Amino acid sequence: MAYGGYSYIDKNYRPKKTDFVTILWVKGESTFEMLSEALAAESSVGTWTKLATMNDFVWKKLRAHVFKTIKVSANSGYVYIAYPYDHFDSRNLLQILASIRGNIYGMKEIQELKILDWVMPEKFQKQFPGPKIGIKEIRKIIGTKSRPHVGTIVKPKVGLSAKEWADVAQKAFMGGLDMVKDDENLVNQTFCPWEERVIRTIEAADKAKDELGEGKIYVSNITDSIPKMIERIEFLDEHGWKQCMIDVYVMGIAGTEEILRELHKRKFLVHAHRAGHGAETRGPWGVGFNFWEKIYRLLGVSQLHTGTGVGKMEGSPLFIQKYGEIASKQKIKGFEPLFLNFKWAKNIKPMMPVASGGLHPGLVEGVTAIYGKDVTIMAGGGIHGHPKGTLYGAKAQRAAAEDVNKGIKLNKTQNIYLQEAIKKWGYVSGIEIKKRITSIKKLPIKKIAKGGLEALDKLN
Ligand code: CAP
Ligand code: MG
Repeated sequence: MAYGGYSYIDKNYRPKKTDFVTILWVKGESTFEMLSEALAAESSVGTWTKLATMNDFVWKKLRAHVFKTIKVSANSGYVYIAYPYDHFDSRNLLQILASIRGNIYGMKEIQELKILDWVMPEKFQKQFPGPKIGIKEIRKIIGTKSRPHVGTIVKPKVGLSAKEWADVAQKAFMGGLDMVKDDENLVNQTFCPWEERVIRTIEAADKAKDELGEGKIYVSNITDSIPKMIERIEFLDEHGWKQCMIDVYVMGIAGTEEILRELHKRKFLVHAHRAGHGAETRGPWGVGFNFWEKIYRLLGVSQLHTGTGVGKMEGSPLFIQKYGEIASKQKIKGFEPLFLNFKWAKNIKPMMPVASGGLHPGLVEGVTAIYGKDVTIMAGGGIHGHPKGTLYGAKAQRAAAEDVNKGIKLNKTQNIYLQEAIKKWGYVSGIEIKKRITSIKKLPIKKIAKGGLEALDKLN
């Protein structure tokens, strides 16, 4: 089998430690073998026809190798591709993306294409900063050892004035929440000017810190053009507030890297919201969320939204657990063909995973069954929709985190505000969630994979 005159399938090839590796799901009009060849060719050195300009150096040193395949049907399956280190411009993520996540998505014989996971070699990772303010440093700011962190997104998403917004934040802090954040679509609208909101909320956070003796986090959304973001970072820094939030997915890689350079220089805690990722991480096209997640940790955000497994957004507990591991562990055990074995370079510190979306106090135990205790649990509706309002919603959520930390089941809680929240929204037991994860892990994944991506998606 050959594509454009060359064959890239080489089942005897063993990826080197310095290779980049991707695993893709593909379905198309050609044979599976031809699709595999086409993917490797178009994402590395080849094209549709034989070239008079091809030489030994290009072919032997730079081409991609399809070193493993799992055939599902005559024209679909999983393809493992290894790329030699020197194929890429050594520290240029955009160039890498233009190769491995580039033209292949536009090839007309392809009907479904998804990069399920990828591995970047240690040598490559070492060139990046990773989180400067990671889990350890965030815990130091708040003053916790092991309990999960809890926070809120002020709701309604947009519409409150700066004063109204900061008043809600104040109640949330005083109720015991560790963190308050802007929503992904709130920046500097006329009804809620960014600067005024920031000044008022910093005051609220400082006041709560003094009164309660606990560190507080307020991340304001600075997402905008690069010069505007820099202005906002300077403003925050001048006000002694080294925390902010960015919408990483819509900012793109170059924008994110550029802003992180500035934020790292100033030692900021950086909260990363992932609004928009679903446009390409769901369904049979695009990339898995873990693909982007690895880039965000490499570039060095402090905390990243990674899903809930029990709330309103998609993602099964098993997938969310894996995203949690990619965020906070150094070594990740594969679950092929969905997740590959992966190791972070030593210099890439753990980042804090953030669970958000449809959460409420009764789900805190379920979330920690997925992530463990190194997680920040955010709730908007689940705080401000409490029967007694924000202050008591915050108390209920904090009580849930304290109970979970002590190993108390939330349906046995003594806290009356938590009891009220559970009465309104219900409770999901951690044991149930753990059982679900264990049962999925026991499934014959390789056999299920033979049913195609659709069958694997059912695990999500
Ligand atoms: C949560 C949230 C988050 C989503 C994003 C919202 O609010 O603020 O943006 O969770 O999803 O606006 O929906 P609620 P993800 O607590 O009121 O649901 O974290 O999965 O990217
Ligand atoms: Mg939001």
